[in-house]
This record gives sequence, structure tokens and C-alpha cells, in this order.
Amino acid sequence: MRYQTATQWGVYYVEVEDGRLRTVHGHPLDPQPSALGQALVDGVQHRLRIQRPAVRRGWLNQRDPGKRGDKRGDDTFVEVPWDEATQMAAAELRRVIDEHGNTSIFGGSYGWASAGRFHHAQSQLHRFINLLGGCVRAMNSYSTAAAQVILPHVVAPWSQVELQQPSWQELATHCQLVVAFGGLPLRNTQVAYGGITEHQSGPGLRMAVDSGVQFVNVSPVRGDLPAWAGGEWLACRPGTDVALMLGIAYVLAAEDLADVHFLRSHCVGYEQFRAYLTGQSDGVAKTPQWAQQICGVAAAEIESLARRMAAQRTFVTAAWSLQRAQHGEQPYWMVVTLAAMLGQVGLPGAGFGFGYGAEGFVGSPWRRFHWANLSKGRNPTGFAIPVARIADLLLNPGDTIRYNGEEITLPEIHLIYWAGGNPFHHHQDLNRLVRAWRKPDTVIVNEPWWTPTAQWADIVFPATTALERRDICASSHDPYAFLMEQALPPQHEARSDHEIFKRLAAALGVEKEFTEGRSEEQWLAHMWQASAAQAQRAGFELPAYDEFVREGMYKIPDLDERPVWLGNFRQDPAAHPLPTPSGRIELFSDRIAGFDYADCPGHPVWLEPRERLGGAGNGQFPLHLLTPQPEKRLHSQLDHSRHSQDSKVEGKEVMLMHPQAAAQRGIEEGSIVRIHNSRGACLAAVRLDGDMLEDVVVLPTGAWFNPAQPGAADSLELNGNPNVLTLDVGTSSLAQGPSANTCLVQVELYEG
Ligand SMILES: Nc1nc2c(c(=O)[nH]1)N[C@H]1C(S)=C(S)[C@@H](COP(=O)(O)OP(=O)(O)OC[C@H]3O[C@@H](n4cnc5c(=O)[nH]c(N)nc54)[C@H](O)[C@@H]3O)O[C@H]1N2
Ligand SMILES: Nc1nc2c(c(=O)[nH]1)N[C@H]1C(S)=C(S)[C@@H](COP(=O)(O)OP(=O)(O)OC[C@H]3O[C@@H](n4cnc5c(=O)[nH]c(N)nc54)[C@H](O)[C@@H]3O)O[C@H]1N2
Ligand SMILES: [Mo]
Repeated sequence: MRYQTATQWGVYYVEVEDGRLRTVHGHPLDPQPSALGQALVDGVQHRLRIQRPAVRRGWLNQRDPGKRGDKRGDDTFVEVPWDEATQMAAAELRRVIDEHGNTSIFGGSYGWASAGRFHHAQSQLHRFINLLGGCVRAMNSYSTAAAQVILPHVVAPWSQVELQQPSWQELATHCQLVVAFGGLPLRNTQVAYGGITEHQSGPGLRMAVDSGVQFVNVSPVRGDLPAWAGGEWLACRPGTDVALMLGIAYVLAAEDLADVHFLRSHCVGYEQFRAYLTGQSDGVAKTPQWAQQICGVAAAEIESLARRMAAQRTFVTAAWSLQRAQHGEQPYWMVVTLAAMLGQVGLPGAGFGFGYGAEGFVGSPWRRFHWANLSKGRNPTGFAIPVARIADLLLNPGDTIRYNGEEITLPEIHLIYWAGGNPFHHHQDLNRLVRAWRKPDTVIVNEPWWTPTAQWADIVFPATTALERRDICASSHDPYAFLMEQALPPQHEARSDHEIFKRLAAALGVEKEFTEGRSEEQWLAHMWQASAAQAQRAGFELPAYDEFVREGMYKIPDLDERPVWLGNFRQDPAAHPLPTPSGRIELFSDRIAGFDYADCPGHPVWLEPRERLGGAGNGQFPLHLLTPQPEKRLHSQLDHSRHSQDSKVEGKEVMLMHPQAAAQRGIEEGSIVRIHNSRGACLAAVRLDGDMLEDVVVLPTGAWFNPAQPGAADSLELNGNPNVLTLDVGTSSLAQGPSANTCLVQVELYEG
């Protein structure tokens, strides 16, 4: 039998015979189906599936809640019947709430889980836990935390930026020069949060190249722009783009290439920024020579790029990775500042935008429509931490952290509930996380597979995958609603997240409130109705739910014309002000200056990170480690599948290394190496690549955390999970985002 399904990386047909998933094909409506779909073939019905509810022995046997975490992650599990596991988890939730209150539960539960709108694990958890009085939640994302906090002060909310910025079509038609900090790695555009039907990034870039748009890839890695795009490569040291951008800005200002009229009519704060640029305010002129010292790009190249940018219709863009680093707010503020100085903001195919090589929806031309979500109710605690501050939360209760003009005092956490994410994939400095993770009394996890997060839990509920239930994939950045058919029965004793919480809700006396009397199928129809009402307000009509199910998909009508983002603002800034305090683009922000943060002052600045090539920490650890997204999987998902495992060497993740850096260390193609710094060490296999900076190494994320001695302070990690090496500090007091890309290491041949 053939069924259609949708994933975070595309839509597919799956063939099922005798209860086994046999083959997966891209759906015909996708012009470039992602090969990631192949991971489903053996990944779903895998021996690593969690078969039955399981409880950790040490948790069961330890009566003192304060000591229950001691062996977490290094223990065995006992399988227990569903009812028993449900009763145990319900009783523990009750106890913790009664003894310590709802702010002692951490339910942030960050993660990508699956693409369905109803079976969205985190929403199900939040809906359930809000009925019990709520929990501590998480704000912003690992993807774009710094961007989400800085950009509303400077230009517009992130949701507006990512959905309204220019499309590939617009760039192909109007733009002449795209300067891409972090390049446009199409590898990442296989994926889009909430699902994707037509992959348009590859064709979009192709269209722009064919129309004669020129590309400059500013990155430590040449491959961040496909070779066929014919672009230029400026090899910038990681974490130093702001210095390079300041060098460009200096040339624009010094050579009268800045659009002073636009800066006066549409921006505030250019004078303060200019005083910093010229050195008037701090005694350091940010000349191209100054920039070269920091970023490694020759001053002459910086000068010529600045002149080209001023002479042409130019689009300035940055990868999301640039803001996933210490002071990650600054490169984004500087991108906006450069575009403002060029004076082309609001012209078609010009200005600025972000993430064209980050996810597949960025730059797509579709009409944006907000489909109805599962209602999560209200979190009565109203309490949230910046998402990447989880280890701080667990380790340092009572501490106060600064965040975007507020102060947050961290409560003491006694229970963690996680559904649909993998913190042992996504968080930085995992050895620190291990210490933090052992502190709470109890960790409850819903997971389909025995991932590291399941292994580091106390009560584990087996969740179904998307192929074992019916759902609807429909995202605000994609034109289709797509039916996700149930292709397989729930495997072993797995249940949907909804069903898991429904049973817990029943045990805790809130089942009626949780389900509102609806079955899963009735919920799908109900959510469809809610979307239909939203569609009506947007001026079009959805088919009836039954008709949608029969057809299997629905495409929303196109808009006649897509407006040029910020076009109105350009034409008349008084009539169409930006949602910033001044209504203009803020190159100096009184609001941010008022926060008085040394690590994020009132205008964009170059700030020394804790670690960088040519800077702090470089003497002891000579190589900069980048940890980009993996080509062969979505984060850690389905890393056990053949599709992902075939890309490894001896089961280890492959790290890119420059031949010269390798030769100096007696390392060859295929060598197994130990990568280490003061935070940890892991093993990886080496692939040599001359097309990157000599002192940069690249180890993609996603290998499952596999410490040789779980829980030991600095155990060697065996699979190549780079997060044992990365730095766990906030981007700054403003956004407190993750700083994964600020990371120096040493590499040596492993002879163990
Ligand atoms: N060093 C470094 N670290 C990074 C990054 C980086 O660039 N560098 N990137 C960061 C970014 S941007 C992100 S978004 C994060 C991603 O981090 P995560 O989103 O946490 O990673 P995933 O591996 O997608 O985790 C999703 C989990 O949900 C499970 N799952 C799938 N379907 C279901 C379901 O239906 N129900 C339940 N209960 N579970 C399900 C999967 O098995 C998987 O374990 O990583 C971050 N970490
Ligand atoms: N196949 C696949 N695609 C994915 C994902 C996945 O897991 N797998 N994850 C998705 C998610 S959740 C997200 S948030 C996006 C992330 O999208 P991004 O954050 O944009 O992606 P990254 O791969 O982390 O980084 C892109 C490139 O930036 C370069 N780079 C890193 N640091 C610097 C720097 O300091 N300066 C410059 N100039 N360049 C730098 C790296 O060489 C890297 O290849 O990707 C999404 N796409
Ligand atoms: Mo992300």
C-alpha cells in the first residue's frame, strides 16, 4: 500500500508491505525532493524504538527525591505497563507541584519533533501542563534567538523579517550583487520548520545566477556557496564578520558613498555610529586595515567590495549561524546598518534579509497564511527563561540573569518534562549540561527512540512517529495543507503524545479539559474549521474537512502581487513608520543604550569574543571549530538510519580539516582524531578539504551523545557530538541566545 506523508524536510509517498515500510519516494509536486526522506526506510521501524514505558532503576529504588538524579544517564531501565507508568508519572507531577509549586517544573521542551500541526509534541505538553497550573517555559529559539531580540529594536519583528523579505524571484529580477555572510549552503534548505512541499531554494538560486546576479560568499568555508553559482569567496575568520562589515562601512563613509539623505530621512543614530566608525568616540578608526587584522580579509578586498556594493543594486544577507555566537546580535545589526548606508532599503531586490541558505521556505514567493494551532491555553506561572539558559537554570537557582531590559531570577527546578526535543543534541557544553541535568528529582520524556535524552530520563513514554497517526502538515510559509496519512499501526506499545497526556490528564482529574471531549480525528476536523474561519477573514475559502481528506492536499490561492518589503516605508516613512520606538531604522537605539549593557551597547560595535582565531584563547587552542547543520539528517533525528550512518567512518561523524593543518599533526584522510578543549573531548573521522581557512575545522551537529563514561566530569565522547566542546554562554545580556559557533579547539591523532 502507498501512503502520503509529510516531514520537516518534504513530502513523500511511502510503500508499506506486510506491515513493513519498504520504500520512500519524493512526492511529484516537489521539484527537488530531499534525499533525507530515505532515512525513514529503516529509521522508523528500528530496533532502537522504545517498545514499552520504562522507568530507571535508580529512580525507582531511591526514596530521597534529592538523590534520585545521581546515576541518571548511567543506569538501566525496567519496563512497566502503561497504567503503572502513567500513575507513577502523575503521582510525581502531583507531589512536585504540591511540595514546590509549578515554577519547579521545567517544561520548555524545545525541539523540532515532527511536522504535524495537531501531534505537535511541545504543544500537547503545554496544553496538558497548563491545566495543572503551568510550568517554567522557554523563550525564543536556538535557531535565531539573537535575531529575534535585536531586530525588533532596530527595524521590525523577526516574524515580519523572515516572511516578508525579498523572494528569489525578486532578487533574480532586480538585484545585481548579493553579499552573503555565511554563504548560501543549500544543504540546509532541505529543511523547513513545520514542513515544506515544494523545495524552491535550489531553483531560486539557479534563477538568480542565470539572470546575472553576482554573489560574494563571505565565509571561512568556500563550499557555503555552490560552485555552480560562480561567486567570489572572501575567507573571513569565524566570528569576525562585524569587523569586516565595519571596514566596509568605513570605506562607504570615507569615500562619500553612504546615502546621507536616506540616513537622515529613514534612520536615527547615524551620527553616533559614525563617531564610533571614525574613531572619534573610542580612538580607533575602523579602517579596512584595522578590519584586516581581525578578520583576515585583505584591506584592498574590503575596499573594492565596498565600492562595488555602493555602485550596484545590492542585497546584504547573513546566515543564521552568525548570530549563533557570542555577541551574535552585532552582525545582524551591522547588516541592517550596511544596507541603510547603501540607501537601497525598500527598493526591489535590495536592502537586507537573512537565512536564504538556512531553511527551504526563506525566499519563497508564497502568500503567508496562519493556519490554526492547537490551543495551549495560558501558562498560569507566566514564567519563561531564554531557551539556551537551561543549564544556568538547573545549576544556579536564585541567580538573576539579565535579558532584554528585564531581570529574571531563576527558580529551583525539581522536575523536567520533555517531549519532542533532544537537549543532548541541541545544548552547548554537554558536560556542563550533564551536571545540571542530574540535579532535578525527576525527568520525564516522551520519545519514539532510545535517544540520549530518553537514556538520560527517569520515566520514558514511547511515542508514535508521524507515520503511525493521522495529521495535517500546514505551515505559515508554505502554500499547501497536506494530509499526513497513517501508514503503520503504532509500533510496539507506542502511543501518540496526545494519548500520553490524555492518560496523564485522566489520572490527574483534568481529562475533560484536556480533550474537550474530542477524539484525535475530531480535533483534526476542529482545527480545520478554525483555519477555515481564518481563511475567510483572509478572503478565501477552504474546502470542507472531508473533502480535504479525500483530496489529500489543498493549495491556498496565490496573491496577485507580492509587495516589496519596506517599500511603503521607503516611499513615505511618516505615513508607514516601522514598529521601532522612532518609527525609523535605529542605528543607535536609545532603548538598548538605556539597558546599559557592556556586551550590547547602543549602536553596533565590534566586541572581542571569549574565543577566536587571532584573539583570546588562541594560544592554547589553535583551531576554530564550526558546528553547522548536518547534510544527512535533521539535527539528531534518525541518526541511527542507514542514510545518516553511511556518511560516517567507523560510526564516527566526519570532521572537515585543511590538509595543511592535518599534515602538521600527522593526520590523514580517514584518520580518527580526538578534538578537545577545556570543556570536553570527542572523537571524529577526518576528511581533508583545502577549500577552507587553514585554522578552521568543521564538525556538523547531530551525532548522538555517547560518553565513554556517562556522568564522568570530562568523559571522552565517542560518536563526534561537537556540543561537548562548544561554549555555553549567552550571546549577550540582550538576547541570551546560544553561542555555539564561538569555539576554539585542538585536534590530535587518536591512538586509543
Ligand atoms: N553546536 C551547535 N548546536 C546546535 C546548533 C548549532 O548550529 N551548533 N543548532 C541549534 C539549533 S538551530 C536547533 S533548532 C537545535 C535542534 O535541536 P532539537 O530540535 O532538540 O533536535 P532534534 O534532533 O530535531 O530533536 C527532536 C527530537 O524529537 C523526537 N521526535 C520526533 N517526532 C516526535 C514525536 O512525534 N513525539 C515526540 N515526543 N518526539 C518526537 C526525535 O526523535 C528527536 O529526538 O539544535 C541546536 N544546537
Ligand atoms: N540538512 C539540514 N538542514 C537544516 C537543519 C538540519 O539539521 N539539517 N537544521 C535547520 C535549522 S533548525 C536551522 S536553525 C538552520 C540553520 O541555518 P544556519 O544557522 O544558517 O546554518 P549553519 O549550517 O549553522 O551555518 C551556515 C554556514 O555558516 C558558516 N559560518 C559559521 N560561522 C560563521 C561565521 O562566524 N562567519 C561566517 N561568515 N560564516 C560562518 C558555516 O560555514 C556554515 O556552513 O538550518 C536548518 N536546515
Ligand atoms: Mo534551528
